[in-house]
Amino acid sequence: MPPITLYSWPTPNGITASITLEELGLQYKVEPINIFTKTQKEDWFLKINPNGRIPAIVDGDQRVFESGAIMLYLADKYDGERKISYAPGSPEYVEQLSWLMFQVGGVGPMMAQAEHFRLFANTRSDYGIKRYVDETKRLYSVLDSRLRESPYLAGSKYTIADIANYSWVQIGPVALELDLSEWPALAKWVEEIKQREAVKRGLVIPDSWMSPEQMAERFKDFRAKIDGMVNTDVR
Ligand SMILES: N[C@@H](CCC(=O)N[C@@H](CS)C(=O)NCC(=O)O)C(=O)O
Repeated sequence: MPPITLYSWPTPNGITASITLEELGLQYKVEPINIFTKTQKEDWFLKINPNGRIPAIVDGDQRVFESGAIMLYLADKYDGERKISYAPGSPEYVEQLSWLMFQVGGVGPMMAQAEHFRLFANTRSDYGIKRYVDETKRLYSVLDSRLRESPYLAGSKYTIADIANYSWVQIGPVALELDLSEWPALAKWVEEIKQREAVKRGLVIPDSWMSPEQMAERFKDFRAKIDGMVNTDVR
């Protein structure tokens, strides 16, 4: 039995962990956590992630939750060859850390709110949509500026900082109708990362969900439902 178990669902946060595991070529077992049936809130899972969200991993006796912590843990423990990370103590390590935190504190939470208001809310708030979609676009511009001066976020090498940000940015066109050609360096970086075999594998772990085409259709329906509602912002 491999020592690592991944508890996940193929969402932007979930795939940060599976892509990292795939890039490192690690053996691991996958436990699908269906977030639509609230498996993530069950008592047994809260012992693994007290926050009741995916992803999480268990490695032997060690639990790790929060996508950023999982990526750093895996890189520290298993990336001795520095395939997808920089060594602690180097200037590039600090860049990698900075762009990783930029995702976990910025791109992830802001895009999640944008998706909430644009796709899943049970009321229509034009204010909420604009606030979080505009913030997402601003963050994309920050990434685009960085990628105009550097091939990858931390420097000359693809790292966990790229995996973290890619996992969210790639869903922007499908979920929020964002046109990546507005950010040419970001679009080029997305296209390049998409071609990586480990990324292709990591995107569909666990494979229990829907195809990208079905998801695009579903999201279109969700947007149409919100568009059909009356704006309920307080004036
Ligand atoms: N800060 C957490 C966020 C995790 C998160 O929000 N995961 C979502 C899926 S992308 C989830 O589990 N949602 C189900 C829920 O909120 O109950 C991380 O980076 O791991």
